[in-house]
Amino acid sequence: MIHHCFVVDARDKIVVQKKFWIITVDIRRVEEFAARVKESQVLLCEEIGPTKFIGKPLGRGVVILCAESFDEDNVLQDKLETVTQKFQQVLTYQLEFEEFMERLEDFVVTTLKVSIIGYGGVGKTTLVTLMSGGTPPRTYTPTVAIDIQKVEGARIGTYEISCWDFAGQDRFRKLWELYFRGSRIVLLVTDSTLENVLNSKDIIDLIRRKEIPAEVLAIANKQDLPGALKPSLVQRILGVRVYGMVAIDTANRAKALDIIREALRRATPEQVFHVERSDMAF
Ligand SMILES: Nc1nc2c(ncn2[C@@H]2O[C@H](COP(=O)(O)OP(=O)(O)OP(=O)(O)O)[C@@H](O)[C@H]2O)c(=O)[nH]1
Ligand SMILES: [Mg+2]
Repeated sequence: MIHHCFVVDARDKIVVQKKFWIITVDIRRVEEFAARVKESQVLLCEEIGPTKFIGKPLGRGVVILCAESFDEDNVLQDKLETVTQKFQQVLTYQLEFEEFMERLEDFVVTTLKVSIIGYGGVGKTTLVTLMSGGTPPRTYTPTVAIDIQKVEGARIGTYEISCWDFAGQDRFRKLWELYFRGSRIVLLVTDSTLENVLNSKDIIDLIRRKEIPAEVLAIANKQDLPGALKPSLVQRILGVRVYGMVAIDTANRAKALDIIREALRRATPEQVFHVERSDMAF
């Protein structure tokens, strides 16, 4: 995720500083990076700790975006280009500075891929429809292969959520591992019956075997049905974090989105800055 934007002017003053997500960046690193861009006068992309810095000169100043290390360079470059053009408009009085600041977040939106897996009929498509603010279907229409849906009106930081809703029926299951790639979050949906939960454990094992570098969590869906296993029990069986859900109830939209927000928080690497003793002034 792009989590910060900075603009540094010709006199090394930071004239724009905007934070979009819980990650912290060390301002000194930003200043040092800005100095390197100024000196080289070309677009630079550097990884400093867990943060990817990308910056380009604008006049005698610099525009910088900070993102996470797995964010793709070409996507970041594209966003940097947009921000630079918009700031250029500020400098030429085509755009108000306040408007630039207000819209800045929109200029740096990228996509979070969430894979939704689980056996046929457990409620994956229902859950995606719920998150998108639609009316969840009451009849069962099995998904064919895969259905990709953007979740409108639900941004997390600068991420827009894209749900990859996989078909759960046997004949489609081979496709899953092909499409996991680039997924930050994998949501495993079960219908909270013992049989389905036990079967779903195999899916967790598959994910572990393939070493998919994603945050994996499970939804114990259909909690409204009699005999539904409690989320805490499902969690003990599956060994991943489990949330209870009734995906056919539209009142649960915010809850479903919060589960993803929470997962992303947990998937955000801790930022630890090491300060040399010689750099400290008391
Ligand atoms: N009672 C109840 N029914 C639900 C719930 N969530 C989904 N359903 C129903 O379960 C059925 C199957 O839902 P889908 O969302 O299509 O299932 P799916 O996991 O996408 O299935 P595949 O596409 O075949 O993998 C539908 O009839 C839904 O209405 C729930 O929380 N409670
Ligand atoms: Mg489906």
